Amino acid sequence: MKNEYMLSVLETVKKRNPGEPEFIQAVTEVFETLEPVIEKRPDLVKAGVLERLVEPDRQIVFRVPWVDDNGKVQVNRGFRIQYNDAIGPYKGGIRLHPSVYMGIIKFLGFEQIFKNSLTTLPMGGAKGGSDFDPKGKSDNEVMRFCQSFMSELYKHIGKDIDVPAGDIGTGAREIGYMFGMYKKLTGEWSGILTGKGIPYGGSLARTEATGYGLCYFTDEMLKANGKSFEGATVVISGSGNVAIYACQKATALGAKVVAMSDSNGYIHDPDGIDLAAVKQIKEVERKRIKEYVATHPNATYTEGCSGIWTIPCDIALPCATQNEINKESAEALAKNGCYAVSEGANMPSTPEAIEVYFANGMLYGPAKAANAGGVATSGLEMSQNSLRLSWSFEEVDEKLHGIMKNIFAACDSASKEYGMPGNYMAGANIAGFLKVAEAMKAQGCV
Ligand code: NDP
Ligand code: 2IT
Repeated sequence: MKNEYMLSVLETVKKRNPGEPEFIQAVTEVFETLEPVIEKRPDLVKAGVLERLVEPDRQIVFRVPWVDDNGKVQVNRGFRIQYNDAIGPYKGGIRLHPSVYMGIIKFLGFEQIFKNSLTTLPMGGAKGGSDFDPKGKSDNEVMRFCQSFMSELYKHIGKDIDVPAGDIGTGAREIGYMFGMYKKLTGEWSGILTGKGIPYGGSLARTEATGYGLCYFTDEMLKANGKSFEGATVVISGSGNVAIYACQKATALGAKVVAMSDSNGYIHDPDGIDLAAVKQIKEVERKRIKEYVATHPNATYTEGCSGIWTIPCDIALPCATQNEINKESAEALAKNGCYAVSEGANMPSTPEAIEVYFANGMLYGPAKAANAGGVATSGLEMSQNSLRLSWSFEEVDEKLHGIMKNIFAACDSASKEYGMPGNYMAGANIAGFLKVAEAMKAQGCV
């Protein structure tokens, strides 16, 4: 990046946010691809759009005390960052993982602004979470944590203000407990969370949406470049919500998924992953992925996460967490003939890994476009709640499919318009940015 103005804004971001490398990484990537836009648009410079965009509207940090099963009080830290509401109410997930701190929530909230813009639905960007670890906790402990978390968060959210949802560690169970507490505190039934259970206002296909959407986006990207899922070998990291439904849809589109993982290690099943077994282990029993090999003698389990990228594949779908593919892993993928990486997780590739993809002519589906199907379907859940009706699985899935096709088309056409054809990362950042920037400019200096 050579633009002096952009370099100076980035310098300020670095100074103001020390010790938050993930946030700096996310802003740097976006800025690098926006250079041709900013050079053409002095009006956006004058309106201070970039300076305003990098500074969240507000950051809420709070204490979350709860009582464990031994009667001992535990204290976690809760976060909600309401980043930008230029195009709609704040919207974004809640991450429950011990690694959570301000820098993680801030990078996720920043990414969410552009992702939500790409969906074409009216949603601003936000993210929340806590350093609470649901792993190994009883249902009652999880419930007490969620109730305590909501007893503060409820003051800041609302169906036309801010609508949280799931992310790592926050699934249907956690959303249910949080929703119940909101209702008790306010005495109001309101669609203030998405990813709700089907009996109480959830949308059919929301559970499947991120993984399905990832495959719909990837399918478009492959087809535009003369490739397809049909007969392809696929490696998927993670075995959570996104990974499981990516595996299901990739398989339905004719691919063979041969590996999945969790934070301890990965399984390689050359016969193709038996997804029912993975679902039983991860969703029902809440156990470790290594259990899989006990019932699948042809499969192997390897401790550690990064080795999964050394398994030869045509398509890699990282669906676990940020920075899970570094330069070395990207080089292993390229060397083994992988021709496409498409991101279910948020920011799973380091900047050096992305350079390797481009240097090797690999197709790259960036997270904020490729995994936007989850939040898009959250938007559809909000619509259904407002309309006081519910659409069938097929109706929601069809709308999701259409949205993902449009997102690919928007990334493709922005990449071409700004002279970087095939660079869908640039296309996603530019297309996502322009809508938010126009809205911010139109609304004046607020
Ligand atoms: P889940 O909690 O359901 O699953 C997360 C999976 O990733 C688990 O297999 C987990 O392993 C693994 N994982 C989590 N943290 C780490 C880590 N630090 N190192 C290695 N593995 C890890 O979360 P989701 O499937 O919902 O989310 C996965 C990714 O997708 C995240 O990046 C999330 O932000 C993104 N995403 C999610 C959306 C959604 O709708 N849920 C929408 C868009 C993006 P283990 O079980 O051992 O913890
Ligand atoms: O990263 C994401 O887009 C999500 N975790 C889903 C957010 C949402 O509001 O559905």
